[in-house]
Amino acid sequence: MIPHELCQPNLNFLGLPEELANPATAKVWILPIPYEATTTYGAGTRNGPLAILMASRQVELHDHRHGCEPAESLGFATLPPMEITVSTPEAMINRVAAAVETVFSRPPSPELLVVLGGEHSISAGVARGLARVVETDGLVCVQVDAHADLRDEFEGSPFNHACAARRISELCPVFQIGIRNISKEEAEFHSTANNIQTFFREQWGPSGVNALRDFVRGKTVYLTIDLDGLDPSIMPAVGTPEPGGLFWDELLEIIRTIGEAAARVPVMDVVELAPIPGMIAPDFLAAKLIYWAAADLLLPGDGTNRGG
Ligand SMILES: [Mn+2]
Repeated sequence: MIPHELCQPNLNFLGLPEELANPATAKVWILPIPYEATTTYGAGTRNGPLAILMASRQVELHDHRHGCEPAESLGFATLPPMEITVSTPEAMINRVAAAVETVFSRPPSPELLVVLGGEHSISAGVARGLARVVETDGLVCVQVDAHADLRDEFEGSPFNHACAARRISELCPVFQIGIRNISKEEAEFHSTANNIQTFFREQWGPSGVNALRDFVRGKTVYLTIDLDGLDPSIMPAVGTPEPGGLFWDELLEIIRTIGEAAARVPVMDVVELAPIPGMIAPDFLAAKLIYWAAADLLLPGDGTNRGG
């Protein structure tokens, strides 16, 4: 069920005035998808999009790294939350794919579409829709996640959240960062897959950043961020927390690297936020992450903070 509050027309990302939140002119569009059906452990991802929108109103619009208010030059339009179908996971994935396809099929289109999950299974739909509207030759996916998500099928569905990266890898090469949970079946598949590059958490460092830069250089990048890729000390509000995750600065470096080297990043998703009542820090982290990521992906670098 879509939370009632999301129906308020003025509940847009960052709480911007109308002229900065108009899809006709905004370079960033926010698409909430409060979908939760195949989550296996902690529940609550259906509440993720609303929590991010609420928390975003506390984000400082001035970004000292860029020396400006990115919201003013970019504009952020918040679309109505996608209607959810729970008939089958595949029906929902198809609905997501159709929405992404529509966004980029006719003007106005955003420079960056930010999809708010909801559970990670929606990413298979995002990739499917994107593959219909961009040259798949130049399309790659960067996945930040604790889990490899390479299962061919889980709990009876190939569109379970545990299969997200496997489905994406059928459409384009995938670069995985922060992984620290992979099953035997996934590891076996991984050893035979030639279009999936994985940096386990303990392997991530400067050489990984260089490999990432090479991977995205000149490409059209789909960035999927499962928030459980972050360390549970800063991101406890996820359905399946895994110890030993990435930290804030590391994630920002990943995003900056993509922003510098990629040809463009038409879509980013931020998924799996399962808000904990009374704990606002994770919701705020997700909201600020989206704002700063949009700035780093779309604004030109200033040569100091965005150097090599
Ligand atoms: Mn995950």
